[in-house]
Amino acid sequence: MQNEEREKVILAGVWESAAGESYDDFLHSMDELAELARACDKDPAESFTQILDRCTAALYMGSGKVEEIKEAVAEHGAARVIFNDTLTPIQIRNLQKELDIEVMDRTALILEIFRSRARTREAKLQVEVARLSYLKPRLIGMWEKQNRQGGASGSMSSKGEGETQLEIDRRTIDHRLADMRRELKVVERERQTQRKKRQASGIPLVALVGYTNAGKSTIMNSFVRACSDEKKSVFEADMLFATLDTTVRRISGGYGYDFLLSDTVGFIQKLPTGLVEAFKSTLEEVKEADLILQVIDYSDPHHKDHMDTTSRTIADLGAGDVPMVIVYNKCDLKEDASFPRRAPAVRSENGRVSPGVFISARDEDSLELLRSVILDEVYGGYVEEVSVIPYSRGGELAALKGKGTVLSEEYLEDGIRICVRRRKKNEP
Ligand SMILES: Nc1nc2c(ncn2[C@@H]2O[C@H](COP(=O)(O)OP(=O)(O)OP(=O)(O)O)[C@@H](O)[C@H]2O)c(=O)[nH]1
Ligand SMILES: [Mg+2]
Repeated sequence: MQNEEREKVILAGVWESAAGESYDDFLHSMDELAELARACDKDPAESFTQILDRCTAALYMGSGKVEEIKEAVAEHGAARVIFNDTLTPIQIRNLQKELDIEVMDRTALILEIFRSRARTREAKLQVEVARLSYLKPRLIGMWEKQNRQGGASGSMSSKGEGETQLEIDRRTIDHRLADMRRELKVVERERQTQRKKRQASGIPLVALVGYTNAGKSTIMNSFVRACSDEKKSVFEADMLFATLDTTVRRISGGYGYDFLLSDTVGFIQKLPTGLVEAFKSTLEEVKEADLILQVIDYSDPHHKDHMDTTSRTIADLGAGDVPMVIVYNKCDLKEDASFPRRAPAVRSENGRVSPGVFISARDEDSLELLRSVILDEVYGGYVEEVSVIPYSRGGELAALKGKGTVLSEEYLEDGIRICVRRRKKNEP
């Protein structure tokens, strides 16, 4: 979309000096807010920041600053103001009144991006559950606005038409939430069935995980192009939250050493808790992975913060013990980085030691290195087993095949000689 067609917006954020976040991190989160706005087809015209001990309960910012924002809105002809933190229903109501324009917060912005990107039924349901849960406590502000415009009192204690309608709206939301949660349960069960099938197949699962825009989908596509029969690529783009749906592809590691690679939604700091909650069933698959590839945009000056956010989210999802490889990606954009090569291993707080690699997703040798590190990690725990099964015991043969990857089958006089590679941890 051209800039002229994009809706102009004003950004605003408070650095709470008493909250423990560094000023540099705050500025970074403001830059990120601008990126999020662009990812949502909006054009940030001006950005306002303020340093306060704590955000104000009534207006989030000081009233003088809100006045300045109001002038900027008029000057730029902005359609809305977007705030960097999740606003309370009272703040939304007051700001809307003061600015006389629609206000939005970081959470609503991320929800809007997710809503426009969701493709599968599951992702759509997950986003809608998060959106309605966010909306429900905030309906009061919307109704008051309508009441004001319609000349009604707008007081919370009045038993006006607005309040009755508000109650109806809240009940409607509750019903829809219940319906969607029920439908999601069904989808989750299907997902579990697929997961069980995949586990039974004995092919290890490798999950791409990391901050949004780190290059997860690009790595997936490079692997698919180079080493897969399934040539279907996934969407990759220089924007936040390009991917929302999970995709799994079978990658050939050579000599029967195949693995499944999954690509999913990325993380961001201050990811709305409602969204983490809603996407839990998708993200929880990470727990089932045999290996996590934590992808990092090494060329981003804030990559250490991104790593912290990602590691925290992985731990929150209960996947803190899954073996991990740290993938320092986009080394081609860093002048002083030599790649591909191995990186020093990182020890996490829980004692897990993760090897690392410096790579570029656009470089063939990098892909080769990454593939060999993956195979070392996932097939270190595998054994190869040769058995001869008499022709009369066909059932045993089928069971054996179901346990892992068949490397060879030979028809002998007294039966079939079969070599299967299977997981050690499946051993009785
Ligand atoms: N120069 C360079 N660009 C890269 C590299 N890897 C990815 N990119 C670019 O970075 C941007 C983001 O890549 P994606 O693969 O979509 O990132 P992602 O991690 O899947 O992001 P989300 O789906 O938003 O979470 C795209 O424009 C890619 O072309 C790399 O190694 N080098
Ligand atoms: Mg992606």
